[in-house]
Amino acid sequence: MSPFMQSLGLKYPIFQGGMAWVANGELAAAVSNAGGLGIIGSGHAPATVVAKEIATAKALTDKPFGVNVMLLSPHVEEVVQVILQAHVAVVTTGAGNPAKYIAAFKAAGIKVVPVVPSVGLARIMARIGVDAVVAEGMESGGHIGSMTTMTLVPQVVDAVDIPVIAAGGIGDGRGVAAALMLGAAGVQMGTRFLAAKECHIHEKYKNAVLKAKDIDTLVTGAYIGHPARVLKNKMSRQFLVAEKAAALQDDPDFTAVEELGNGSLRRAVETGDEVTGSYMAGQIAGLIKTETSCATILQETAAQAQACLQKGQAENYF
Ligand code: TUI
Repeated sequence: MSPFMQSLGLKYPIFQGGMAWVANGELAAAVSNAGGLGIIGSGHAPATVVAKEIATAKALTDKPFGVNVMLLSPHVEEVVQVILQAHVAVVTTGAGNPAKYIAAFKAAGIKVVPVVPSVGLARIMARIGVDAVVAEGMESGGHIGSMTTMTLVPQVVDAVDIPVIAAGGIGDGRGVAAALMLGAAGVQMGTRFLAAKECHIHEKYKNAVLKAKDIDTLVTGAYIGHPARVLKNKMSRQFLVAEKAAALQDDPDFTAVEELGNGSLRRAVETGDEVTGSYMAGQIAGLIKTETSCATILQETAAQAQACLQKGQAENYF
C-alpha cells in the first residue's frame, strides 16, 4: 500500500464516493469499519444535517472517515465550518475549485483530497499543497467532467507528484487493478456502494441500479453547464427533452428546466419516485448485480484486484 493510504490507516486503498443524500454517516462508518475510507456526502444539505451525519459516523466507528464538500451547495461556507470543528480525517471536494478553503482544512490537520476532472485543476491543486487528488472520469455518476478515466488518470499521474486516486467506471477488482496500472495509488467507487446492504436508498433506486445495463445511463445538464450522469428513467428523459428545447431558443433560459432538477436526487433517494427523481449512477451500474455488505464489497474487490495483478505478468501477454 502507498504511504498515503497507510497514513490514513486503511486496510484497502479504496474510498467510497461521498454521494449527496446517499452516503450518510451509517454508510461511511460501515466502509471505514471494513477497512476502506467511508465518506459522507454533503451535497446540498444544510450544515446541521452534515453535523448530524458526522456525529452518527463517529458513534459507529473509531476508524478515520471523510466528508465530501459539494462546492455548488448554497450551504458550503457553513458545511466547511462544521467539518473544521468536527476534525474529520479527510475532506474531499467536488464540482468546483476548493482553493479558498484549503488553508483552513490543512491548519485543522484535515487531509484534503479534491476531485479533479482535468490535468489543469490537478496541477493547481498540487501547487497549493493538497494531500492527494481524485481523478474522476466521466463514466462516474452525478456531476462529471468530460475526460474518461482511462485517459485522465495517467495524464494526472504524470502531471503531479502527489498521490492520485482513480474514480469513474470502477466497480470490481479488475477496475482497481487497471487503475493501479495507470499509476493510481487507490480508487474511489460510488456506484458499487449504491448497492451495498448498508446503503439505505429507496429500494426502487437500488433495484434500478441492480437492473441497469451498460447503456442505461445518460447525461443531463450538458447544455446548462452542469452535466450529471443518471440512470435513464422518466425524469431524466423528460429533463433532456426540456433542456434541448430550451437550448434551441434564440436566447436560452434554463430557469424552468433547472427547477425540474432541483431536489430530484433527494426525491430519488427518499421516495424512489422515478417520474421526478434522478437516479444518479455511473456507467459501471451494468456490472453490479448483487446487493452485498460493504465488508464483502471491499474483500471481494481487493481479492480480485490481487489476482489480476498476479495474472498481469508480462510473460502472459507478450
Ligand atoms: O461532485 C461530483 N459529483 C457529484 S456532486 C453531486 S450533487 C449535485 N446535485 C445536483 C446537481 C448537481 C450535482 C452529484 N454528483 N464529482 C466530483 C467532480 N467534480 N466531478 C467533476 C468535478 C469538477 C468539475 C469542475 C471539479 C472541479 C471542476 O472545476 C471547475 C473549476 O471551477 O475549475
